[in-house]
Amino acid sequence: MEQLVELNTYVEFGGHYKPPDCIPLQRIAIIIPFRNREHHLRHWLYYLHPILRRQQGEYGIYVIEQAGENTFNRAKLLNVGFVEASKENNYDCFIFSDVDIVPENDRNLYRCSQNPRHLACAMDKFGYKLPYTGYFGGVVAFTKEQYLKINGFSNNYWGWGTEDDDTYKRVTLSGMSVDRPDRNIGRTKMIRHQRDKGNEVNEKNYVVYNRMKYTRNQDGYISLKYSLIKIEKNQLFTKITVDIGKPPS
Ligand code: UD2
Ligand code: MN
Repeated sequence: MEQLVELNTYVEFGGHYKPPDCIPLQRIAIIIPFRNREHHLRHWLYYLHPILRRQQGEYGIYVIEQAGENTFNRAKLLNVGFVEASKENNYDCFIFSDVDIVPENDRNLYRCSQNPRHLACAMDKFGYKLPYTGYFGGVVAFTKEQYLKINGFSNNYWGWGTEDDDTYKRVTLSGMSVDRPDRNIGRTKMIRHQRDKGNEVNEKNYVVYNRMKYTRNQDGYISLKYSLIKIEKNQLFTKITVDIGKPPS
C-alpha cells in the first residue's frame, strides 16, 4: 500500500482527484462493495487511479465494507455507498464497481451517459462478450437522477446472485434502456477467485426477483436502513464500514 501511495501522489487524501487544468463535466463517486478482499482492492487501486486520472474526471473512491459475518449483500452496500458519498460531495455520477474488475482500455470512460451505463460489457470470463442480453453485472454507472428513478437497488438480495438482473429490470421497467461501450472498448478483466465464505448462492433470491415488479417502489433507496460504524480516510480511498443487518430467517 505504501508503494501504491508513492506511485499515485496526485491523489488527494481520502481517494479524491480533480484534474488541475480543466473543469470536469461530471463529479464521479466510485462505489465498491467490500468485505475481506484487501488483495483485490490493492490490485484495483493500482490500475484504476492512473486510468481515472488519464480520463481527466473528478472522482472519489468509496469502499463500502459490510461489518460482521452475516451473509453478504452487495446491492444493499451499493445503496449505502450512494447515500454516504452524497453526504460528502455533490456527486453527479455514481459508478458501482466490483472490487475485482479492471478495464483493459482507457477509452472505456468511467462516466455517466444518457441511460444507465454498463461498463463491464465484455468480460474476459465470458469470452469478451455479454453472457446474455440483459446482463448488467460488474461495473455500472448511474447519474443521480437515473439512480433515483429506479429507486436504487433492492436491499433484499442476500448472498450471491440475481441482484444485477433485478437492477436491469428496474431500469427497463422505469422506461430507460442501457448504454454500453463498443465491445472492443468495453473489455474488462476479472481477477480469478473462488466464491467467498458468507456469499453463497441463495435460491430465495429468485423469489425476490419474481416479486420485484410489485415491490420495487417500496424496496430500494427509499427503504434503506443501516448503521454507520466507521469512516476511515486512507490516502487512496475512503472506507465506510456499516452494519446492514442480516437476512430474514
Ligand atoms: C458477479 C457479478 C457481480 C455480482 C455477482 C453476484 C461479474 C463480473 N460480476 O460477480 O456484479 O452481480 O456476480 O452477486 O460477473 N464481495 C466482497 N466480499 C465478499 C463477497 C463479495 O468484497 O465476501 C464484493 C466484491 O466487490 C466482489 C463483488 O462483491 O467483486 C461480487 O462478488 P463476487 O466477485 O464473488 O461475484 P462474481 O465474481 O460472481
Ligand atoms: Mn468477482
